Amino acid sequence: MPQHNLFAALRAAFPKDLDAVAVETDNGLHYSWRDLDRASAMMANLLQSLEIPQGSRVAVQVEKSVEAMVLYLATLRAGMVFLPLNTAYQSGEIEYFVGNAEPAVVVCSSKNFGWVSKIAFKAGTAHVFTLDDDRTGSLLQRAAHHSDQHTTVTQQADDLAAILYTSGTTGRSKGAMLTHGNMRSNAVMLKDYWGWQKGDVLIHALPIFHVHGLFVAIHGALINGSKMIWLSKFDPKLVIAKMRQATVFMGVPTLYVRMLAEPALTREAAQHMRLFIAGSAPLLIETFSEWIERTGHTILERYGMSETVMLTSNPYAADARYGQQAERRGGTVGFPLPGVSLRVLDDAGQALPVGEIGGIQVQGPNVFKGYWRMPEKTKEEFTADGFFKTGDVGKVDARGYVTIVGRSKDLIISGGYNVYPAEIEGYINDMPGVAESAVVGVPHPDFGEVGVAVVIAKAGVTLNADTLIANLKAQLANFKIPKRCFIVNELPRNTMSKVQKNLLREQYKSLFMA
Ligand code: MCA
Ligand code: AMP
Repeated sequence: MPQHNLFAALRAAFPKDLDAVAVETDNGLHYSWRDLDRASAMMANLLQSLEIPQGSRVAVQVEKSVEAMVLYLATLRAGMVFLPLNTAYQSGEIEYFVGNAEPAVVVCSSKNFGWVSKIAFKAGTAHVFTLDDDRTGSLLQRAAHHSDQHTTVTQQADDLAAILYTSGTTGRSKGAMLTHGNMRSNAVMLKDYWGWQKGDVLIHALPIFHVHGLFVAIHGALINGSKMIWLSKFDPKLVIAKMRQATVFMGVPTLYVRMLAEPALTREAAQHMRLFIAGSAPLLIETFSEWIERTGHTILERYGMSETVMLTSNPYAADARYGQQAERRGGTVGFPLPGVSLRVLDDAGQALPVGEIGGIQVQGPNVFKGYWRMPEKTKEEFTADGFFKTGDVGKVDARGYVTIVGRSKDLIISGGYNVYPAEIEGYINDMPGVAESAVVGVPHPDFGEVGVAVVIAKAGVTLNADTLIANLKAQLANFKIPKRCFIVNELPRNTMSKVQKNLLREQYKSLFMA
């Protein structure tokens, strides 16, 4: 039976010299390729010793560490489904994900073990391990007793490899099911498309609980047998210092904005680098242009989703195979990647002429299988002829470049994280004395876009904005908390009495901008 397990493809790309350094951490640790292979084999053997069925979910909410990445690789090779969770999620959020995904295994940090284990056991999870970023925790203790030899479980292309929670168009998170085939096809194609070459070194400064850091960055390096310089957390000065020993960097726009604020970012500092990639949120043309001036490098912007991994990309270089120009155009997300079909339709579902703005729909081997246990919702998101509705609004120009101009889904992308207004509004509306609320995204110099809450009190009630915010902070991940909260007497409504969020965005658009 053919082997489509993504781990098999990654392992095949390991260099011959397994004692070469695969990962070098910012606190001076060196992991060889052999270490990655042995450690993931031991963890895979531990997972399989639990006698849980293949396809079992392994939910992970731990601080970024090489061991956390090894756990991801172990989950793949054991034929189980990796479910990464943002470390900022609090108990209410975790309760939802664990209830929805029903993981057989949960791995959390030791500081959260008390409340996470309670939620997990209540949801029927039989195994809860701890893993900390100082190489301690019960997961490693238990794995140490297992063999470092493991045969990667055979998987079909259509078998699940990961579930990523995202909400796309509505408030409650849905589990995007990504298969081995989705991720392997994307990783193999991007290796070629982004010109990965022998000797490349990636600076990894992103969190590993989202697609960008966990799949695009890690798969990019591993499938090229490339060393990673591994930063536990983004630090602009440290990334700039590491550029001298690296060739590739991937980041959300906020990371580029913060590095531009550092005088240490010079042409000389960046001269060893080959490629800077940006995505997950719009890269402002100002950032794009300033980066060229300061470093001489033209950022390559690309567009992806949790549901589709990478969809489009600006070109790495002129390449007849893809019939593309070599120009990386600021403000665009480049061309549909090889294998990806992309179209722009009007609200009636009719194809639009070149240059016209409409809804972006996509099809390809990278497009996910659907939302976990939500067949109805999945059906709504696909057209009859099998295109996925991204919820993004954009256009394709005469040269084939795709530009994203907005979103039809009610979504704020803040520093690369998705914030769903519907979710925040739900929490605010449940608070005593609140009649109604609206959360809208407004421009922000650092995060690109942040949430602002506008709240109406019930008749006769006086609300305090700081109290509302404190109440939210006790329940929601910190990055979701609106950066400002206004108590008002009325919200602008259209003739169908729907809140006109566009007018609120207009009203508050200069709140954070000089
Ligand atoms: C931190 N804070 C934020 C954010 N991050 N507020 C809004 N948006 C954010 N993204 C707030 C915290 O709540 C806290 O506020 C204060 O900033 C400091 O927190 P800290 O964690 O220290 O912040 P940071 O280290 O400065 O983090 C900023 C960051 C981080 C480095 C930009 O947000 C980040 O790593 N973003 C990358 C997200 C990512 O990987 N996106 C890829 C998604 P307080 O003290 O008040 O609590 S995948 C995707 O979108 C698709 C598939 C694709 O195309 O890639
Ligand atoms: P996520 O829900 O985390 O998968 O984020 C996917 C969303 O991020 C897409 O639907 C887009 O709205 C947005 N996105 C990703 N890359 C870009 C980009 N380069 N420019 C603008 N928006 C982007």
